[in-house]
Amino acid sequence: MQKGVTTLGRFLLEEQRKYSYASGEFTAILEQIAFVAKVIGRDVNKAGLINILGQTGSTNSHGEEQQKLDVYAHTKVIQALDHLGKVFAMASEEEKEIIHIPEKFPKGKYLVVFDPLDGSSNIDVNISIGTIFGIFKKKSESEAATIQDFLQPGKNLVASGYVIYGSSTMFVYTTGNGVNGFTLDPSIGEFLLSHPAMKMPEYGQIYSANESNSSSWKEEVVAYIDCLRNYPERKYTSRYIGSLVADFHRNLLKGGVFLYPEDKQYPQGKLRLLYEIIPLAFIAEQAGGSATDGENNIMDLVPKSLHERTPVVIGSTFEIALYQQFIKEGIRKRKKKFAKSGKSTLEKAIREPVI
Ligand code: P6P
Repeated sequence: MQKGVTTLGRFLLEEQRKYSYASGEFTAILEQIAFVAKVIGRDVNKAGLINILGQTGSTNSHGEEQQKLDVYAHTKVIQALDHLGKVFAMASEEEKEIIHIPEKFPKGKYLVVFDPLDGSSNIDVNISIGTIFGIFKKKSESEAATIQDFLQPGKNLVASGYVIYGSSTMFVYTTGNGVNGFTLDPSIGEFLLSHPAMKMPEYGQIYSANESNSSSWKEEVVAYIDCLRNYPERKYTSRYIGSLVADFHRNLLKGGVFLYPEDKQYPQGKLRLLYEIIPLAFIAEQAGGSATDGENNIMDLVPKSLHERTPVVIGSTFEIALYQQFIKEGIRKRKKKFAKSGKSTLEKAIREPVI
């Protein structure tokens, strides 16, 4: 379909027609998420002019300061979906418990998990932020959703995506048939197809990590970053915005790797498995990349709680495979291997990838 003139609505309809099994129910959900993205984007873009900057003075269920825009976006997403009759229940970073559909509205068969405004600490300094969402089918036959409904692996996702509020507002999603990106044309208020069939390059030249945490990373992770910095074939550069959606989106387009491994402050990793990493892992895989927690494929992980944190390494296949090699091989084994082969220095041993 043609770039620049295909609206998201038309694209969703034509995608739905391709798959006879597509009920169109989650198409309605995707359309509503795109609608609320326009509302959030409108207010993010003028946040400096209306009183929704700064903190609410309250904290969310994780004890994190809630930004006014966080709570605003959270409320808007719920209002956009709760009356549709397509959603069974929701889970949000901003709400400790499951969000049930009010009695007055019909329930549907889909579960929506979302981070309404990721990277919110960047709002006041005008750095790109984003909304992340995932859609599952409900599992239980019970009248009311339970936590068990939400504790599903990424491979069960029927759709996932994100909105990035940056130099332009983009809606990027997958339903398991590739990844497509739409850019908002504010003059007509429509998301238009701008990035059809997005593919993550097999390798990149960018690594994204908060290196101020490196003193408490495993030595294999330090060695991995050092290897990328000194990679013989190409020079990697560091790009880290501190806004997951923005860092992920850049690496999706240009290739490379984003990592937030476990560290002293976050021994389980900082980022949320259910509504941040699993939806992005689905996008990464559908675009030809992959995502791991260091040991396992993210798409195989079953969350143990709504707000479980996870270490994450997500991006191009080469950089992920290299990471897994460092973790699997371990530095000790690598030292031994190079010691036997008489390599000159340990530095070379650590840096020289065996891939
Ligand atoms: P740090 C933003 O607060 C966020 O949740 C992600 O968007 C981002 O990738 C990460 O945390 C940044 O964390 O510890 O580097 O500031």
